[in-house]
Amino acid sequence: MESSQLDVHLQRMGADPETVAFCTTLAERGLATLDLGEEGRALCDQAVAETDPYFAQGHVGRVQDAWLRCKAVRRLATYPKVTAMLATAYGRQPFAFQTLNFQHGTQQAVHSDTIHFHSEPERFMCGVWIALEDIAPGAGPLEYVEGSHKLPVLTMQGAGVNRPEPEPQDYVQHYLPALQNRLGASGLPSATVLPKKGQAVVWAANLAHGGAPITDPASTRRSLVTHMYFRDCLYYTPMTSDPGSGRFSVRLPANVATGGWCWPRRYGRRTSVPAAALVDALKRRFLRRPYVHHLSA
Ligand SMILES: O=C(O)CCC(=O)C(=O)O
Repeated sequence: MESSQLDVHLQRMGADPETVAFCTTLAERGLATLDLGEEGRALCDQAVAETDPYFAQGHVGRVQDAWLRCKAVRRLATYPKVTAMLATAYGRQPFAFQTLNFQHGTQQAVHSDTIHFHSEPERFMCGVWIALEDIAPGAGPLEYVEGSHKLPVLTMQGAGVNRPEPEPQDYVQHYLPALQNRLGASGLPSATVLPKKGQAVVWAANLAHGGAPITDPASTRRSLVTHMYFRDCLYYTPMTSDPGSGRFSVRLPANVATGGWCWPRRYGRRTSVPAAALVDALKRRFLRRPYVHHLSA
């Protein structure tokens, strides 16, 4: 997707003008928007109706993996137009492995998903952010740093964390400031996106993005984020890995389309996964329980 061969690839695939525009924008800016049409908008309304009961519990920040119970969330996460575009853009078959539903802006610090989920070969991951309602400027819209996906991937080790098993607090103390320094030095411009209901915003794995401040406290910002991987890769959690020395916390990601999982592969062969990852995947598959993250008081 980010290769200089993109034009040739798109021509060879016989891509239509919408696909060419989507793939080119994603490659150049690191973020591109797609309209999911009337069917998509109807699914957005259904997804809100299905997930509102989770938020009604009060003080809920996000609902992780609502797709396990909510049909419309699952259908949006596996929306054929999105998967077809991504398959063309990346030249590999994408699969959704995680969903996050939000009712309000997240005000999340700017980060790249390559610190949370990554792959080998690198960058075969992306985020798909679907507006479940029209997004207003005061609602804490999605913000991003245009072109930052082209910067080198920042790892924990690159952020100066030298312990073999980085701790979660290293993210706040080292990773986030190091990324800010790098982005500041790059001079790349920040922007926000204000999608309408039923528009999907796709970001490349290494694009720096976060949630802008909420300036209208009464606003909602209903959205669905789907994290996608691509077939035939090794999937790992970078925060607890050291890719430079070949040490990976290997993941066994869910496959939202099948309800099962997608086994990691390296050099064309299945790799082993840690027992804990297999146990988690089995629990997810058989208990089918979304995870509700409560906001701290
Ligand atoms: O929705 C947002 O404000 C940010 C979401 C995000 O950063 C993510 O899911 O990776």
